[in-house]
Amino acid sequence: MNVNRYLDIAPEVAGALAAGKPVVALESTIISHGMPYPQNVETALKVEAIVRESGAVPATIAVIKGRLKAGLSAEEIEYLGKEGTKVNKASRRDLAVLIAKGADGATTVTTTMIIAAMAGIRVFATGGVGGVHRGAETTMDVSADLEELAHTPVMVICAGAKSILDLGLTLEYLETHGVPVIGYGTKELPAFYTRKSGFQVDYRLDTPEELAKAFSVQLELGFPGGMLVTNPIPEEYSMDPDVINKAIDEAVAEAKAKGIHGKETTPFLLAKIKDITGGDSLDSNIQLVFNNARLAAKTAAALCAL
Ligand code: PSU
Ligand code: MN
Repeated sequence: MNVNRYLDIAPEVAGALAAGKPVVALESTIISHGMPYPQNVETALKVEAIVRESGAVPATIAVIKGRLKAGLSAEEIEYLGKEGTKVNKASRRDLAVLIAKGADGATTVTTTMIIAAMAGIRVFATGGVGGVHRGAETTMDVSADLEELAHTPVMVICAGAKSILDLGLTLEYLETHGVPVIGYGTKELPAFYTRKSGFQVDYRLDTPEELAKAFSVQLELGFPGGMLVTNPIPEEYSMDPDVINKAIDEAVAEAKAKGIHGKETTPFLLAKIKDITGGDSLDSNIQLVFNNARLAAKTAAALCAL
């Protein structure tokens, strides 16, 4: 059931979609550019297992040899993890060229949403989304993820946004573009490593069923965009705000001093923060992805039950 000649839907994913069973999309930039090897591969495989245990079929998304893939084999995940940053970080503007060249691409939130929507997958779990960067008033660095949320009908479940971004401006941008920002069990935007940011989200919803209902209404209204669900990191894995914010400030200052820009900025900051915190940030990062995968599977199941 290929809806696009460049798209390969893995048989298990295609079977689940055809039977009206829940499927959760997962991204691959987090594998190739977001975490070091081998934790990236271990995490990606564990996230798939968690999606299964929670009642849905995982579809990790990537571009492999010029094919858009919805659903990867364990070997393909291992390959993307080992190649790491040698794999192109693929945003919307990269897709056509990568396909034409027969190249590989690690999909960001943007391209994972695009390919999920093509395949008919409605729920996507990740760690953090891109946003408006600090200093964007001069650099104009606004992640394409925000545009995609405005245009593509996929629910993205994340742990909020890291303060490598300007959280206030990110929320303003999403408001302008009509993207609902939901707090799962909270009215406060979680800040990825920590449960609090000092910023308020639009709505608080408390169950997977409530999330599913809201998103299904949005789909029925025919609105083109997605929905951003922000799920706070579990208390036991959240970091000390002073420690993490100091690490982030240091990383942002170093990126600026080194003139890092464009698609390199986010991976540079993530790697730096991990180094500065001696790996603690990576442990938190892994746990919050697991937590989001669980919620996404339950929400996808609730959506199928409507
Ligand atoms: N934020 C994270 N971890 C990540 C990313 C963002 O905390 O792995 C990745 C995601 O794939 C996201 C992308 O879509 O970085 C955004 O990149 P940019 O800021 O260049 O748009
Ligand atoms: Mn950018």
